Amino acid sequence: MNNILVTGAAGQIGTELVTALRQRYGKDAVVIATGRRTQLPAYIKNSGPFCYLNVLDKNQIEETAFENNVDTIYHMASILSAVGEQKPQLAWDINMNGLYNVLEVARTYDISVMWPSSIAAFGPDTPKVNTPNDTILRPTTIYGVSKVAGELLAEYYFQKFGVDVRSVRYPGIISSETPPGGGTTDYAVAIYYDAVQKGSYSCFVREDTILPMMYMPDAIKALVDLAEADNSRLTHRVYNIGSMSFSAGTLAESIKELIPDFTVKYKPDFRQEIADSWPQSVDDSLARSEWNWEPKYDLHKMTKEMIGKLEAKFSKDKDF
Ligand code: AKB
Repeated sequence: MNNILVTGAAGQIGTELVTALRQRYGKDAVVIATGRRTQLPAYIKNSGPFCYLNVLDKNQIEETAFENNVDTIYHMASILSAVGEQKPQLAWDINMNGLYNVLEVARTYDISVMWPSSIAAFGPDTPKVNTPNDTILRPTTIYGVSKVAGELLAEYYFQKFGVDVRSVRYPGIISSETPPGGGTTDYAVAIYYDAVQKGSYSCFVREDTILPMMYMPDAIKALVDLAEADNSRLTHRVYNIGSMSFSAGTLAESIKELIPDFTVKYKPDFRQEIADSWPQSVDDSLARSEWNWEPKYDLHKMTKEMIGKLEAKFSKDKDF
């Protein structure tokens, strides 16, 4: 990997991915791209090559890839599940045409592609516990539909044109750097922010809602490990990756261990139905055996780090 392009660099995963990739491969090796209307933190924008890029404009992707001699694209730009249900046409357009454009440029210039799929590719008919890698994919959200179609498109480009495209099905990702934008699993991030800032949280899913989750350092590690994996060991293009599964209530309890006065109210909204359509845990044995996937964090370790980081972040903000 010599020259990497990251789309969606201002997003929840994008911002931390860029920092990790620049540390690993050198700051000049990673070109980052965001849509024109996105605010990118100055420390990221100024830490290496940067450009504005509309993933719906194939020529722009092509020019950026060509000018920077790009050999790998991490295509992170996406509309998530909750916003997708509010704006299904936009979600389809960005998620499908964005991926199609990236794959077309990859085919033309022999570029490898890393692209995140999601547990949203599963649906209410999928086995809920320890969901297998190869199983029923009949999602009920437009985001999930775009992930299934994207997985098939990626597979097609690999089989037909030999494009080296690889993907992980992300669970909900929890992080303290950049808040997520418009997903169903956002409650698992917002709960930490509100615990630290307000001491209380109003949760938009039921207390007994169990979903698979992952802490950001593991999410980044998964993508980088898969990108660097020996292709001859890979039997799939798309892999389940598991880390931890817990209910909203258990998450609240883990926060209460550190902030004893923390209180939570549960007020489910339209996102409950989306959460109920997803698995509670996934079987990631394929990823473990083919590219040595192994997460480092559990709920307790993550909660301790999240609270420490958010307390530091907000006390720094107060100093200014
Ligand atoms: C979402 O909630 O939409 C995402 C996802 C699970 O892909 N975080």
